[in-house]
Amino acid sequence: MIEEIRSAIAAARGIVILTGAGVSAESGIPTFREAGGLWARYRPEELATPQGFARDPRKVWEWYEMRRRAVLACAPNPGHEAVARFLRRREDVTVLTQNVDGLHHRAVTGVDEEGPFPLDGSSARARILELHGNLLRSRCSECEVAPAGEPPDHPAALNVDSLESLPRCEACGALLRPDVVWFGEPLNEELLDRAFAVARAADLCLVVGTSAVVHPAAGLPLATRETGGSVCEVNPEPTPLTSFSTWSLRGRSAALLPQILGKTDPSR
Ligand code: BV8
Ligand code: ZN
Repeated sequence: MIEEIRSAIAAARGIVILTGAGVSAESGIPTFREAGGLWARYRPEELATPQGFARDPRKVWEWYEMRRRAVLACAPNPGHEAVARFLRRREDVTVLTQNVDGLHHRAVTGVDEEGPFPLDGSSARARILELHGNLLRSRCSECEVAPAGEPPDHPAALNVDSLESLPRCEACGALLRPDVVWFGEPLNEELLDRAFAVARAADLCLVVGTSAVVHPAAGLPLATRETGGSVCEVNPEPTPLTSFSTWSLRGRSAALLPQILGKTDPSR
């Protein structure tokens, strides 16, 4: 099956790669829905919703600050690196990630140049769409202004011990919040339109490491199918997308992505 998928990748014009928490699992970041995953220990409606934040902003910030430190202590894994190299090799590839850990960006910055025509990192980074935002960034909970000068990928450690110590907006004084999309909140419209446009135009959608239960992201592979494209799933488990997939590879992304995305011959 691997060779079939590699041929389909070589023949495809326009590829989207939809990724979920499973891609970051092998970097040590717990997934959401598996036993012992993030949601097992916390209730999403308590923490990943505007109501949860309004009810107890300190508790929500405690959870996100813990996740920020965990993400910053992690490194991209071979699955992220295979995607990063592929992005840098082909301009017709777009990553649509549900992950908020920023590891795809870090992998693009981290991989070495690959001949013969390596694309520069900025073009590759511009083709990573973070559909649910990035937990390393903050924004104002009222006026949406991002804090001035906050380094996008190395936020300073926050003191989350009391309501008074939580970060506030310099422009309006309201609480800052993590720059992620919570349940019940709409995704950025322009980003979502762009994601569905590239998914519709793609010949192939790779769906990697997602349980495909969160919408509207889970609808993206169907957009590729509906316009005549193929879907290839990479996941140790079946998902609601398995029956729509042309290929469904059972296995871990860190092992399988280098095999299906790796360079074929030196000229490519
Ligand atoms: C919206 C940011 C409307 C926060 C996240 C009923 C039906 C359909 C939809 C809904 C419904 N009820 C409510 C909704 C809408 C809701 C939704 O989809 N709910 C689901 C749970 C039913 N969606 C929303 O609320 C969205 N907004 O609809 O707005 C609207 C419109 C206008 C005006 C107002 C409102 C917003 C959704 C975004 C939520 N934010 N994250 C944060 O992270 O803190 S979602 C969160 O879940 C993460 O982003 C995560 O990525 C995402 C999806 O989870 P997965 O990535 O798939 O992770 P999971 O653990 O589930 O699965 C891991 C998979 O990896 C598994 O399959 C496993 O087998 C596999 N795996 C494990 N190890 C590996 C592996 N694979 C490969 N290799 C490995 N080694
Ligand atoms: Zn503000």
